[in-house]
Amino acid sequence: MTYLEQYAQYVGMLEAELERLLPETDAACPQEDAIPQHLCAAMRYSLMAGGKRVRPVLLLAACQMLGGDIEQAKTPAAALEMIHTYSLIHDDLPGMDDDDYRRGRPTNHKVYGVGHAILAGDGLLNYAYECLLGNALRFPRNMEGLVRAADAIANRAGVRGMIAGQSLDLLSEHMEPDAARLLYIHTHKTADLLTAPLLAAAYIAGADEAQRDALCRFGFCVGIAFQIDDDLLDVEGEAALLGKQTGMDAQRGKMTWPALVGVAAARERSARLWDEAEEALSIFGERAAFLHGFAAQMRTRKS
Ligand code: GRG
Repeated sequence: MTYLEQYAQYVGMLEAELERLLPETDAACPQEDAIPQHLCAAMRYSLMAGGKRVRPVLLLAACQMLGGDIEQAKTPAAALEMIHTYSLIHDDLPGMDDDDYRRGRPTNHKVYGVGHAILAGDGLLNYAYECLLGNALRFPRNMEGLVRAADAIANRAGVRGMIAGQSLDLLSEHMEPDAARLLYIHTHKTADLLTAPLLAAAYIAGADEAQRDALCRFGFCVGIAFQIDDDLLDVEGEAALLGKQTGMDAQRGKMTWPALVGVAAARERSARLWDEAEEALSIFGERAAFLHGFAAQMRTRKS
């Protein structure tokens, strides 16, 4: 199977799991234990709008590479995509970045209104944890591994992780770029949600400490490179390919890597990090072929 076929297979697994966990609610037949139809539609609008599905793909691929049970990994992969999608919905709100387009469509609040966009994000976040806990109960023989995986996801998505990064990102608008502050923002806003799937996979599969550390190093380098590339795409990318407007960082006075060191140095830094990410995989040998393919593919991404 080629890398792209394998990627598509993981995305297929994820999307089937999302459909299983969050099916459309039938308005004609509301039930006491069902999610209200309008809320469910708002959650599904952003969740089922495509996107690269990078985080769940990393979780499924790392779990398989480590010889873990992929059945146990499907719900954590879906939960992580729910958390990522909630963060995008909230990031697009008027009180934050106030964006009109995401994943090639009008943003959630443009379609459902601000109130329901907030609720759709809250709903996805809360439901993700409901799914993670339910999954740990569903596989009692690996309860500890699954709870540790859920803990790793909660921790990296939380107030010392992605939310902390987002807070500093907002507070740093229109400030003079500063390398230490920028690294903190990138580490937490972006890299934490890329190490989360790798660490979660390591816990599900019962990997040892050296394997966990190598995966964390890979995730960190991928995360920082991914964010630098995102900043570069905002300067040089094509809105049609990205599915969102470009040039917004400069307009909002965001602290970014190109603003700190210039476009050419940012490009160089990203290339070095992609190389470092691949070096971190050496302990896995040929088993890491998919993750090498991932790095090779992502470093040239246009969307
Ligand atoms: C609101 C708590 C809270 C956090 C928001 C995700 C985020 C943090 C902000 C969005 C803006 C941004 C550039 C974040 C950095 C992470 C990032 C590059 C997100 C976009 O992820 P992709 O490219 O998106 O994987 P798709 O749509 O492909 O899933």
